[in-house]
Amino acid sequence: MDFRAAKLLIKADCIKIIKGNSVTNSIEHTDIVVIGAGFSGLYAVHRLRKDYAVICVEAGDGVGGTWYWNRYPGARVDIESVEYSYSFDKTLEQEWSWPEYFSAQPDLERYANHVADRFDLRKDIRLSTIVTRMTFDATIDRWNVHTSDGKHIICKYVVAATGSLSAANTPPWPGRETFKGQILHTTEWPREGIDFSGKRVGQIGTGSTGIQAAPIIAREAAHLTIFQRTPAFSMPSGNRPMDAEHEQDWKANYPARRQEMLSNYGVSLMTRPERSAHEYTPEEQRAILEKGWTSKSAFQLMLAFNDVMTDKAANDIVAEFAREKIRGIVKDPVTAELLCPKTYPIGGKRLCNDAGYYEMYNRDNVSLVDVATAPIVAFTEKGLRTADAEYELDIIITATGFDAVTGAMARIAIEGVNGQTLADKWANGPTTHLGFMVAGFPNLFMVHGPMTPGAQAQMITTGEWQVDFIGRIIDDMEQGGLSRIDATVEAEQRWADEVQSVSQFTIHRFADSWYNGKNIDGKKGGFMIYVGGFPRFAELCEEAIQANYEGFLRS
Ligand code: NA7
Repeated sequence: MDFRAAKLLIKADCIKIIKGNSVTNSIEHTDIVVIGAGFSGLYAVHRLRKDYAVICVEAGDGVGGTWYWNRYPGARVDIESVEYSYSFDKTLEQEWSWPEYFSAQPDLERYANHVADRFDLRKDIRLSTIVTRMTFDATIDRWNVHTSDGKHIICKYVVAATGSLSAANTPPWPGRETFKGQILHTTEWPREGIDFSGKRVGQIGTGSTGIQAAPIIAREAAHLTIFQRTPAFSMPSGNRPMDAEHEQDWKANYPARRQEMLSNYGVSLMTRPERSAHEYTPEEQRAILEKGWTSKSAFQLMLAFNDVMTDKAANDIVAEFAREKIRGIVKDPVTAELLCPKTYPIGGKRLCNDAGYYEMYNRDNVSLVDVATAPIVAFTEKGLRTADAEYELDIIITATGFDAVTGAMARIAIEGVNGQTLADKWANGPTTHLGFMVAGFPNLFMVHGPMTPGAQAQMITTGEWQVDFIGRIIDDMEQGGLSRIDATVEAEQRWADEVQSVSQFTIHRFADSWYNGKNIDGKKGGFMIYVGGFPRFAELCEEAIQANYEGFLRS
């Protein structure tokens, strides 16, 4: 059979969505490939499987995504678990109990496994398998998906639930292979854990991850050296055992609370401020800020006044309060000053939550090294070399974050129409329509893609919303007998303008972070998160669909 005849055969085979998996000539056929079995991927399997055949491909040997990979000591969510949980099944909502207010990684992984079992999702999930390459065949409107186990799957749609914080940012310094000790990245932590006792440990990175891990490692290690490039703002997490009354209150009111979450930032627990910082006397400001600091609600400090994220002067008041707290906790004034962020506004990077991070610097076995002035240049046989010294270490931990938002997609060789690759298309920064689709890559949808609210909203609930939205698009396609949906380049440009323009109203523009790719040397692109708020995002998505799929081409 010649190539053309084979293609026509496949086309005849696939002309209708097949609603069932099949295999021809060792090629598998399915309706939808879901990439990733994190929280969004798991829900995508559940939601889409009702009407379509689905194969989910997951790199890890277990489900849970972020909460599968990030098993470093102290890993914990910074949103209350009563909120940071699925809403799609009312019985699940009532049955599940979280042991703490802010769940630790093992509980979140346990929850993901429970959901996979309870809804029998595993039968459609292929673990320890990586999507290596995808090409779109425009003659039959199908994706060819190639996986690390040598399999070739042909499907109509791909839903990429690849996670916005899943591709590790690995420091590029030379000499890695010469180091006699152990190097670990926090996002690829061994399941069996690490024994730090008697060890000289070096930790690079003081973002959310580094700040959670360090106090626990310091309690076990002989010595912990923290290599800090930029200090972070952090406030006490307020984690505590779950209060039965609090849990019951949530369980009694879930439908209304979930609704409230979607009309907010995916969270409902915070008290929204009504007044500007400038409407208060310094004493009143101080009292409000003290209340925020001790609120036991992760980000309440950022909601002290209604202009913390939009007015630099208001932001400075909060930032100075946080610096005073650091100076009050850390006894050595030189260390305290190094820990005080001064180069960006509070909230410009995501505010960290900690359990004893600043207090940890009062221990004798912890030291802080400033690698902003003398950067790390190499791994050596004995440890790490900076521009002005060598540090002898037994274990090096890189808590250096992620090639965020675009990294996971850019690492798959994805070829759309006319041979264009996604890596080329995004070489100067990501482009999307509403964060879901990329022009020239038809029938490919992303959950929490570039230019969605991402981590600026609560990711499980808003992830469910996005999966439902994608499900609706697919349903409309199938009910209309359609074969292909693509975004237009003009719509991408309009969305880019919207994303950039709203980011100009917030203080995020004054910070280099993973939100704008500036945490990675040489990474191009503007602000990659939509900070106009989840309600507006959802409204604009809805409007596009209601306006006869404005910005999309369907055939
Ligand atoms: P982050 O927040 O990106 O933090 C990474 C940290 O690693 C940060 O302190 C970086 O300093 C530091 N880093 C990165 N590269 C280097 C090099 N080359 N030299 C020295 N230090 C470096 O990642 P996290 O994993 O902590 O948190 C990510 C998100 O997860 C968080 O926002 C929450 O949403 C949950 P920098 O600040 O870039 O100077």
